Amino acid sequence: DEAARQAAFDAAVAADERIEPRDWMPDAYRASLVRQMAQHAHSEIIGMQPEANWITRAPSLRRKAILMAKVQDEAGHGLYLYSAAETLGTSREELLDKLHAGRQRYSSIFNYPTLTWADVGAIGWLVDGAAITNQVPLCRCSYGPYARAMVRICKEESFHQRQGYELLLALSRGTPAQHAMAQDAVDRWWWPSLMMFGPPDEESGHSAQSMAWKIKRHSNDELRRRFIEISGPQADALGLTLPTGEIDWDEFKEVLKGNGPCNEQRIAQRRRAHEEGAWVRDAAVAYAAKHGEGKPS
Ligand code: FAQ
Repeated sequence: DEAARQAAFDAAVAADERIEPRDWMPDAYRASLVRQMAQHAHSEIIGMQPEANWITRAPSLRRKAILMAKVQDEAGHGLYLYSAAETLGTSREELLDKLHAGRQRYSSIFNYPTLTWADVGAIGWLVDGAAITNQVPLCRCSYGPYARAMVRICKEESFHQRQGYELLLALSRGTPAQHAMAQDAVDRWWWPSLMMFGPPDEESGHSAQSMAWKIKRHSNDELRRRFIEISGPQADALGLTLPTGEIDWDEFKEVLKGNGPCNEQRIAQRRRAHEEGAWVRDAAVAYAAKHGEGKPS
């Protein structure tokens, strides 16, 4: 019965065992995972836009090849995460419809513009750096498919982070104008990167329950502090300085409400890409029907 199933679930979580798709789980656990995993998947694919903005203007063939590979990796991360979310009984189509209708979120960070080439470096260093700090503990998340997706994603994100660091180092050691461009990018991306960790603990409505379920292993503020600590020495090594002061939480709230600098542009581009890709989905369905879905070819 329900009480026995709940007890088995609680015992599995307490023993640090993984919950798998066929296991019984509380409805609220399932719903919260869908919320977080969908938001994560949407962030990966919307997150392709700011950097893709620079692919045609990369300063060398080498930089262009690296950037294209990174943006493709992000599409791949989105796909792992949508697949992991599908194990909870929701479809990718349904999740995308909710994103396009504004009923599910994506990370606040991707609502800021990429104004210069140095922004590509700052995104790799700071945005991927923040993403890794947040995601390494998610490799131990209680839900098996999410935890396993995170292992692979973290390996690729580490490479992305090094890429951004190396790009910024080249600019920082370059001409005075290049150094200034690197510093300006860091000044603009620092605060939004800190906001990626979510609201302060006292305003984080989901944290207590998510930590009890071992979806989250650390609070938003704990991970934010960890990221600030590791970033200091890295900035020194880069010859750049991190801004000092306080996080502007009003700005965060505005971005979540849809009033960030690029919210409208990002969601409009996402919807357009989806519509323009309709023929690919139709072709895939027609191909599957012709060859018999699931049967060996
Ligand atoms: N942006 O109660 P909490 C990447 C919402 S990395 C937008 O603290 P929770 C890699 C939250 O949903 C980025 N919304 O929530 C990459 C909730 O909304 P609700 C993706 C935010 O879940 C790099 C409300 O505020 N990574 O894409 C944000 O316990 C470069 C209250 O918040 C992940 O998604 C935000 N920053 O903790 C790609 C990581 N923060 O339900 C391309 C997985 C909070 O009240 C290029 N997610 N909200 O309407 C998590 O770890 C958690 O969901 C947190 C939020 C920590 C983000």
